[in-house]
Amino acid sequence: MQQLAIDTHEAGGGAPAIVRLGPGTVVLPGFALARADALAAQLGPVVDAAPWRHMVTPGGHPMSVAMTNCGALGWVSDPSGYRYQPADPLGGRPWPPMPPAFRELARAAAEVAGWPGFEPDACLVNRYAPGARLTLHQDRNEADFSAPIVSVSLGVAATFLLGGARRRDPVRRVPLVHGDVMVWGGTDRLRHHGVAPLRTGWHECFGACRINLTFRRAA
Ligand code: MD3
Ligand code: FE
Repeated sequence: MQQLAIDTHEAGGGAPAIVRLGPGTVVLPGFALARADALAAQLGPVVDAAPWRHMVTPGGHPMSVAMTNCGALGWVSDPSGYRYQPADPLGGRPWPPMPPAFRELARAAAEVAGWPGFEPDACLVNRYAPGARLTLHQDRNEADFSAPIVSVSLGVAATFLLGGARRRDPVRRVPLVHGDVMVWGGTDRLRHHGVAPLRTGWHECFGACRINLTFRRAA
């Protein structure tokens, strides 16, 4: 496993602007750093309107990652399956709107990565407490796989697991730190991926947690 680890931050002389992990997968190290405080401030009202919750998998297990959504559509899981829907199942109201700073950052990151004109209609927000993880999976509940997905890492660092088209393909371990943005699409859109259990850590703004904003074109 060691030879498969790639550290996108180890380059001397400052981190590169773009690290390519696959034909359609890039990391933009620190791309969100200058706007991290604005993102954190705009996350507050989102969580006030649509609180963190541990969704239940179709298999009946509560997920270790706490989630919420903003935007026209939100990703939900419950015993009947995974899907996107316009209303928060907790209370039945629409998801809170996607804050402008979220939308603009996602659009700018997609453009730098080669997908100009990205207009996300869903932002899934994941909160990892120590030990929380995301097992290897594919994101395939979106209607149109031609749009990229943009993910923003905030808070405690995590190890992202990047697999291949098949579940049994080798998995690369990619460290993601506060401010990193990942963009993927095209032939990499259906790669398996996950997040290793979050290690104990501390971030001045997010405490012991890691927050991940995942922007998608769901409809
Ligand atoms: C797919 N979230 O919410 S970012 C998810 O860090 C999810 O919270 C993770 O997977 C998180 O569904 C990972 C999403 C991501 C990043 C890179 C990928 C998915 C990817 C590269 C290829 C395929
Ligand atoms: Fe995913």
